[in-house]
Amino acid sequence: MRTETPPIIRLTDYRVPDFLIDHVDLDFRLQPERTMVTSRLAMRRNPAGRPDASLVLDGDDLTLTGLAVDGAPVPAQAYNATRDSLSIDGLGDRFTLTVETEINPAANTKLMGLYRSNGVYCTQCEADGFRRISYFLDRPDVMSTWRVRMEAEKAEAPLLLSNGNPVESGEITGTGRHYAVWDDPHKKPCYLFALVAGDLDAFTGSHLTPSGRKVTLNVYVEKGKAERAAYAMDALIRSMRWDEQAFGREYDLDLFNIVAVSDFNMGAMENKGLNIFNDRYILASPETATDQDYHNIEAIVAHEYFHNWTGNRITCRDWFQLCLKEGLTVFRDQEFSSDERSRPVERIANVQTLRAAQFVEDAGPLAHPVRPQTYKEINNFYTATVYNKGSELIQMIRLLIGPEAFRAGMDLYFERHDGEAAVVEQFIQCFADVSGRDFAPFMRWYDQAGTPVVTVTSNHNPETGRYTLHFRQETRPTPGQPEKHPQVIPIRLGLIGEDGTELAPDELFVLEGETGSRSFTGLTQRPIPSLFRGFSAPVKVVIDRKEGDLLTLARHDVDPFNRWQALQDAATDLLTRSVRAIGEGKAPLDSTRLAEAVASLIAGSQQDPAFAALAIGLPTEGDLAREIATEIDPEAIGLAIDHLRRAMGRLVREPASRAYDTLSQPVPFSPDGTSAGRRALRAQLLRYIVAADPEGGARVALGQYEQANNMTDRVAALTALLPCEGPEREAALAAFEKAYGADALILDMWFALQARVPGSGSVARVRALTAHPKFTLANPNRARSLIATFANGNLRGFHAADGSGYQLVAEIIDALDARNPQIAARMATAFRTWRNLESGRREKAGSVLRTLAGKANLSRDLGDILERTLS
Ligand code: B3K
Ligand code: ZN
Repeated sequence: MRTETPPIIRLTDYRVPDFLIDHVDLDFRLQPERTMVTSRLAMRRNPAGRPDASLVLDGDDLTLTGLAVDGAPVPAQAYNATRDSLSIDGLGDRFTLTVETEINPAANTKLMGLYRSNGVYCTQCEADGFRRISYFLDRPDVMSTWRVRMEAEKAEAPLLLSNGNPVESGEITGTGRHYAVWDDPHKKPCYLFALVAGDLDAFTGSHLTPSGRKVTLNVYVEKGKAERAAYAMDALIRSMRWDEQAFGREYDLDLFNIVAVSDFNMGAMENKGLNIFNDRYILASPETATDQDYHNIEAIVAHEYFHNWTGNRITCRDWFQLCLKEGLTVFRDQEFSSDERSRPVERIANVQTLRAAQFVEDAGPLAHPVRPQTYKEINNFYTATVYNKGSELIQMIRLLIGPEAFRAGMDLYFERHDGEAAVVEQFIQCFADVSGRDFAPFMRWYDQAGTPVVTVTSNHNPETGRYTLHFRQETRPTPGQPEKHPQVIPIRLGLIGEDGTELAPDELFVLEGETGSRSFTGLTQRPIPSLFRGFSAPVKVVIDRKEGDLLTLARHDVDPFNRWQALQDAATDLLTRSVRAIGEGKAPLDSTRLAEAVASLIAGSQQDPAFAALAIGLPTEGDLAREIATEIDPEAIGLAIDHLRRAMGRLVREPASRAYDTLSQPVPFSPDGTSAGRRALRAQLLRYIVAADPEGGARVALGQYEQANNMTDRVAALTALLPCEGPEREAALAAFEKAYGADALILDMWFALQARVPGSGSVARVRALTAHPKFTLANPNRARSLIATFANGNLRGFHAADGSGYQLVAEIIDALDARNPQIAARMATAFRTWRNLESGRREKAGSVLRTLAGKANLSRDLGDILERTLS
């Protein structure tokens, strides 16, 4: 284990800052290996702070080269500088502090602070990267106005950008260098600071806000790739318009810049007026990006733009409040996508993600509340719980008080807290004030981890016509929270008759205590309950149901989400019983009735292809593992799914082929949701066709690959080929690499496809690919495309019975940790379910984890994840 244990930061220890920084003046002399940073801070004591406190500034790996107070050098005995902090005594009430540091962007492999990506200087400061640039009060409740001057070699970096507005620029005569000055009038914490310097091309646009502000928009990308930024620009303009209409929020500067870089730790960053993106979430063309890429670009461009109000203008008081900006902004981007595309399809996809990522997190050793109470490394808390469950909480608030009151509450929040660093309580208070509802019990959703399980039973008396639904909720203990209390659970429900008629209209029932019930009268026909419509609460539902009832709901429920859910439940039930049967050496179960339902869906699929694509999709290996929850045998799960897909493929073959052929008429590519839905449906059909007849199906898939006029159809063809062992698959993968391997983002897709190849050879395949000349740990996208895809998306491979998958992933994590701890820590979360595996794999995973945790010089990021995973 590591020698020094990092301190635990607690929400209850929050103290207002002792000093404030009213204004920041930064000066950068940019050089790849030696960048000089001068920071002039207009500071004063916080009247609410401790009156005689010394000033303690945060640093991380810094070298101090100069220090002055009000222009006079600080005597050595009055300050103490280490690489990680700078403390100064004897300061007055108001002063200007000048701090000089020297940093090395070229050597910054953590990609936090100021670094170089493909020759471009760029920054990433959230959560605590600014302290790698200069000593500072690196906390979100210290908000200042900023002026930034930077100079660089003109030939290398003709473009110089920072937050806010450009105010001055010029040459530094005789040096080949030039400079620019930027001014940001909006107060912001240092995590929103950004700087970019490089040689990039721009795709330019503009937007006129309702109040008449003309905003210039730029998306900067690598040279020669400007046309691939057109869709991002389109998404940005649509986002701006949507926020004006849906939330009454306008942009507040005359310039909005987006820069895409190739080395980036996450998706993107909402720096004020200068969003920086992973180029995977900007660059798109029909030839180079899939529909999923287009969707991600639209959602992430919107998400970062929406942060301008929910995150930047109103920020977080401390990092425990992260969901205040992230959960809310995810909610906003999901709403945007729902309005731009199909609402039910978006809802289903979001719930799939929530269950795959957040439910799993909530059920394991890394479970934490949406608002955590403690942390050791904040960067490990940018999680599905904070983001996606955080968004679900907002969705429940809207459901509880209705859309009008919700909008009024948001308006009040913007009015009350604009320009502030807020806490969750202040946000919730706005909804309490506009609705009169007591939100005190609801706050438990923020503070209690774990997914509630709602068990539903019912009785029906056909003579009296009385029907009662009984609900009981329970949340299992999670780390540090042995005792759980009931949550406020909004349940949207309705009743359907066996003949498909609607017996009771849609309503909202709120379960407030541990148990609750809802009675109906006048029901002589046996009702089938449709519960948690639209996934009205982030809970698991336990209810005993017959396949026939599920198939009735799948056909007749008025709620599209529940129509989808009913089929998934029927398939999941069949599969879990098959897994059990396989474990007992018996044959998997018969799937004829399910196949009939799917066949009729396929036959009618032309009406709403995007929905049909989701509805006919089988649960994933991960879905089943989550459902089975303990003593998981990934091999049996894989076998059961393979069997079901094959059996169903044979049963639905005819309608599937017919629908596939209809969808194969060549049409010009358009990235909109409806067109994407047709491609998604065709992809699902192809998988059934291949499962039914691997040889003939492989020919169909190869045909699709060759005739495709877009990347989505091409990747879908390869995906369908992945289960087909044999020369066709290898030839197609090789052809893909040859045709597109020169493009980094497409090569990432190639690595990710290979990482998903099922079967016993998959560990060896992935290991061999780590030696591919273009595989590198220096680029997060590349490392993720092969290793994270393998660990999270190839259940049988990662969990190979001999432990070789664990071994391989652990080796990579170890190597990554020395270079980029954030990425290493994120990758290690793939092990979070290890205790739920059957004993053989559990032992192997445990031993690999313990060995990794025992290494010297583990980063705080990885150490924290491993410690919690093993505890
Ligand atoms: N706020 C950033 C995430 C920062 C992650 C720091 N480890 C992107 C986003 O959520 O919009
Ligand atoms: Zn965000």
